[in-house]
Amino acid sequence: MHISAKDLAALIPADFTLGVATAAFQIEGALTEDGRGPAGWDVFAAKPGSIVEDQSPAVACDHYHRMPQDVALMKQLGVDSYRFSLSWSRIQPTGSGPVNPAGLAFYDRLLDELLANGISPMLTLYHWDTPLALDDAGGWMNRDTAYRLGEFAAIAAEAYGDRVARWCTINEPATVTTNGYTLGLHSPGEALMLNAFPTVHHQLLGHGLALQALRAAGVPGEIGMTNVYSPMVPKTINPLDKISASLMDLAQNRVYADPVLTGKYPDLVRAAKFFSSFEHPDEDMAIISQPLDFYGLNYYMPTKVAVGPGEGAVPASMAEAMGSDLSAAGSGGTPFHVETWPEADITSYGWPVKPEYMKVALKEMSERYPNLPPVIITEGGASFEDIIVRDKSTNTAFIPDERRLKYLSDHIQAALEATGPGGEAESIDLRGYYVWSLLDNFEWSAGYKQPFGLLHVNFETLERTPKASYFWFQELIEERNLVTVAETAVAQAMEP
Ligand code: PNW
Repeated sequence: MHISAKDLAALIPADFTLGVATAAFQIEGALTEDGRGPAGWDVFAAKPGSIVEDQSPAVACDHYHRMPQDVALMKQLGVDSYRFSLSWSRIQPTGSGPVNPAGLAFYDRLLDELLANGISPMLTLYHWDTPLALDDAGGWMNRDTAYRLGEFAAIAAEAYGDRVARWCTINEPATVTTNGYTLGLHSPGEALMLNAFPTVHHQLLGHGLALQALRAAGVPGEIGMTNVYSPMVPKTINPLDKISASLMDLAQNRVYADPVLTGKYPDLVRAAKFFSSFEHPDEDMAIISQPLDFYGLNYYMPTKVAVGPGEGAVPASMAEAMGSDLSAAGSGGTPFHVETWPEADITSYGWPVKPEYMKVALKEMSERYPNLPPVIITEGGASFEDIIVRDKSTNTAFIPDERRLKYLSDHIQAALEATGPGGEAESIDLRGYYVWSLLDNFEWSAGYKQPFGLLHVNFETLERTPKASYFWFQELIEERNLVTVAETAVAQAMEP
């Protein structure tokens, strides 16, 4: 069971944003239309074996052609805000130089449509779809890509600055480095292991340069960036499990969050060989750690870590370089591995559903970073295979996605309780929660096999069908609106 929408609504503070999120490459399709240049992901996805069943992102949700309908579905849902990303190569086909007016115009129409429907736009500049020309020049291994992102931010500021309420410079640099450059599971498909460290630094620098460009342009919206955060939980009290978990924490969480929030890489990272052999100006750290208006956190799940060889995100050589006394697992492997929670609900991706760790994540963040700016959960959600129930007499479809609905309800509740009065992360000023995702979409290497949407998408007809979770979120927003109306009325009545 989960808390009722009415009781959950009562926990929501004033001015808390309830939103939905997507990313350009996962929903738009229309990859060769109106002058869009290729992205690295176009080429990666076309290589046999990269994507489950070699599924293609060419059409995806066809959002490029169905944008007004999708905004209408958000309007019906009642959300305060929509988080979307720009396709960089739609606007700058080669990632540098002249802009493509037809590409710019698409997001003009989107922003106008959102505002006409009372939905506040949150714009992510970079959500993984690097222009191919930049990837060909080394992608995030090349420091120049960071400067190109800064330039792209200036273009976006000039074109859209008057209408964007919230800016997110980059989304989850951890996933780009781990999947794209360390393991080769995402574009550009590099398996550089420890040699991928420059991609961490260059993405963070790109964030800093983008932030600088937005500030220089004087955009009125709030500016932040988004990191994914997964609490790392040792399987047992065995010290080797604990060391394993803290190494994962360094490599997946802290190496991305510390520089942004404290201006410094963690000491253990700075002591590693791969760090000292990577030359970069000290001044970068000031650019990376400029003050943010909000910190975006994507929370999906905790990670249970145990000692013993496995395939994972942290190569054995990295563990060694960080001074760990774990015995190495051999090249390409790790000296430790991720385990699952047998007692937890498991999503179709194999991810454990552990809402109590949302509280742990927020508590750890508040303890680590005492000067944390306001936090927005910029993504959270779950993939489950949906069952479509058809009512034969009316020919209407119903999708009873109770598990997704419970995931969302439990996680929003945990986040509100942790940051509410007496909560374990009370010092965090939590400003919103964005559901991943508005609609089922192209889940990167998993293709269309991992549906996260509140809306079901039939990828043959492209028809959208609201799931039970859509109606639940709608009800939550309605209940929240009633609370807001009542509070305003009370406040007015109390005025002298
Ligand atoms: C995010 N983890 O990726 C991305 O921002 C989205 O584009 C993606 O569709 C969504 O989550 C669902 O996968 C993640 O290991 C990658 O905890 C990794 C993790 C979480 C989210």
